[in-house]
Amino acid sequence: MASEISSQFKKISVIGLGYVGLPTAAIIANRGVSVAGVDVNKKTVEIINKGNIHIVEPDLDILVHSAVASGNLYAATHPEPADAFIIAVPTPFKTDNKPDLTFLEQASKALAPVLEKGNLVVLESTSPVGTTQQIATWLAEARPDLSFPTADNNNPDICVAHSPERVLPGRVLIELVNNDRVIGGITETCSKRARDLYSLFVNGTCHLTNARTAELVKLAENAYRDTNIAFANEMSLVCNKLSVDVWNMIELANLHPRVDILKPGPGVGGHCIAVDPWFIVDSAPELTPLIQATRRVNDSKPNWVIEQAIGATEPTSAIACLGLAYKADIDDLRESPAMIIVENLAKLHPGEILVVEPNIAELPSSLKLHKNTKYCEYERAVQQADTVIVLTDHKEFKDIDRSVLKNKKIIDTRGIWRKI
Ligand code: SAJ
Repeated sequence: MASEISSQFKKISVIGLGYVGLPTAAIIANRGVSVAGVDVNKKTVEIINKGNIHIVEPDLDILVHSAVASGNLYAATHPEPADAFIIAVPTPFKTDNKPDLTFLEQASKALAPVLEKGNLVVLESTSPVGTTQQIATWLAEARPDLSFPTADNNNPDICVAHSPERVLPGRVLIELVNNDRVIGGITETCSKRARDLYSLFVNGTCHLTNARTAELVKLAENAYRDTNIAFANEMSLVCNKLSVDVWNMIELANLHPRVDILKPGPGVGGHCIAVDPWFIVDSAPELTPLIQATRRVNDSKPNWVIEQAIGATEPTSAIACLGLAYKADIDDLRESPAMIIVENLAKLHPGEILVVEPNIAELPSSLKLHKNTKYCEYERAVQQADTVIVLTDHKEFKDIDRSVLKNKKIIDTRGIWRKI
């Protein structure tokens, strides 16, 4: 069976070599299958072809290096023929919180010319309900010579399915292999072919459904987590007002067998949880008051942190901001509340803002614009600042000589020093 499946997929193309696409490509290549990675960014392609990586993810460097060295993985800027295509490009939202499918449309149009009868196309990007069908429509428009799946055609030339990525940054290589997968084909044949593809490297169970359900499953997972984090964030404001230690309160509440409150923080970041709930709202605005309130609660948390910092600090004093990434031990700055906090603090606070982020080499360009904002080494920032804000719970920040914090104002949004 395994060899039958690998003979179906002699060459696999992964389109979009980011936080999901690159690890997926490297894992498949390390299973001995030839993988062509595609990315529109020339620099990314060059870095990967040298066996290096352009993102931070535990152990990914070793995996990519070995995949490229074995000859099973190479990268290019344009798609070429393959047996299966996995699309893992970003699906951001626009300023009005509406989904932006531009990258998906570009990827579909770029791969359409190289499609051949018998190919499988799988969408992994988190997408609004109906997007997998939209991809099939774009492909069909570009390739009228091929048949695509419809309610009346369960044996099309090209199979199209959705299998949302569900991996947690920081644990991507483990979760890509071990998590269960939800696979929704436009037709049953499409689902089964996609299951064959994932059986090349997934140890978890593949659950088959239709494309629309698979799309909503993924969105619901992230909206559910967003809602639970919003509850924790709201409680952190209540606790502050009532002079209660939120961390201690949560610890004690969680001793109840049916209570599991998540952790408050500076806000919710990342490309997923801060974005995906809007895709549900966009499809059903009148039916989603809870999801919309959740987004407002989490999006307003950075402002609260800024108010605390401004209130605690003399205008001429320095503020140290520890962490820019949206969560611990990664370099991902997308939708990071820490970025919003630093940027707005830089506008409102005349003194120095000393930014510490061990996972990047320099300040991102938007922060460089602020003359009072400096990239700084951890110990020096903490020493020089009067106020220290913990924005990301990176491992580097957890150990600290506690005497250094004496007489400093501390705003520990992650609770890493609460027992000091
Ligand atoms: N956060 C809190 N408190 C918590 C947990 C998280 O404030 O108790 C914050 C984090 O600091 C971060 C944000 O929420 O800013 C999101 O972090 P996360 O670790 O909850 O999730 P992501 O965005 O890194 O990954 C999520 C995961 N989804 C779920 O757990 C339901 C992952 O499995 C998905 O694959 C990923 O989104 C995605 O790509 O959609």
